[in-house]
Amino acid sequence: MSTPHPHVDIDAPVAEALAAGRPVVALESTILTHGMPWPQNDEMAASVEAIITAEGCVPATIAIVDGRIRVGLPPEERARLAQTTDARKVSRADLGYAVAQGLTGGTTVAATMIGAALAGIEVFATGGIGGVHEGAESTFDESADLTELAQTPVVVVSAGPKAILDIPKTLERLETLGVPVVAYGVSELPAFWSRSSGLDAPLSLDGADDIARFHRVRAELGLQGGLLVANPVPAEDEITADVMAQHIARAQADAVDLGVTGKNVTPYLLGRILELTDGASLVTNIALVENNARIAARIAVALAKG
Ligand code: PSU
Ligand code: MN
Repeated sequence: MSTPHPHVDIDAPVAEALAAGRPVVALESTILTHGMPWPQNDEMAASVEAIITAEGCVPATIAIVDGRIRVGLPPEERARLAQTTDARKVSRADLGYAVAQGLTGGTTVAATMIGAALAGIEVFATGGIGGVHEGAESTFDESADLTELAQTPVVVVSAGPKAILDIPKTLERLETLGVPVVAYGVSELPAFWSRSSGLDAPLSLDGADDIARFHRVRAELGLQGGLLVANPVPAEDEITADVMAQHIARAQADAVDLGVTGKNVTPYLLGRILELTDGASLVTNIALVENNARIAARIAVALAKG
């Protein structure tokens, strides 16, 4: 274990890879603590780490354990976190509090980007980022993932904004914040469980080398922040947008009826959609994270080649 920063512990395989300039891919942990049920959450994490390893990279799951920012979690610790029922959901606003109070929590996309940047990791694979929620014009509910992408220099590989969000508003906000959104191998922006959002992606690239070069050029130009890659779920695993639309509408109505607000919104909607689809949304969610891990690893390899 190496400690490059007073609050950060880097697991030995990750530290060795970083010191040698070998590729590392960061992974988030809110998806474990709040995004998927046990035991599928930890099975997903194991399979995603195996995919990253098979591509020649070292996986680094990031989480907060007893107030330490951990970069790379050994399997036993990862499994323990995945079973914890009282872990917090830690985003930028909660990170310092969780460290100061010695708490344990899953890191969101935003907090995982911060941990990755502290450790010197440039590529991160997730499922879907948070964004502008439906009804944000009255609730102001916009994920801190968006402002993090604007300031922290990490390539985030997702399957697009989660379809539970207001995707057009999310794209507008990302543009305002100067965050490039790059569809991978397609021209349409994917929408998490579905390949189709009905919206053109702002940018499109076909290969990991092109994404790596784009990231390098942005840094050379002094442009702050990250880059969002939107990688469509494989066709054989998708749930089409028309099928998802009815479940999403129902889940959103239920959230309003129950008065779910703030950071509980995303976990509630994901859990309710899992019930409404009889578990099919979880199968798709796992497939898309695996698919994103593979592309993230290839981008990390391309960046390590220089
Ligand atoms: N993607 C998933 N499942 C998840 C999330 C993303 O497939 O659980 C999590 C991520 O950690 C993301 C968070 O950062 O949901 C967004 O929450 P909020 O909208 O409260 O910022
Ligand atoms: Mn929110």
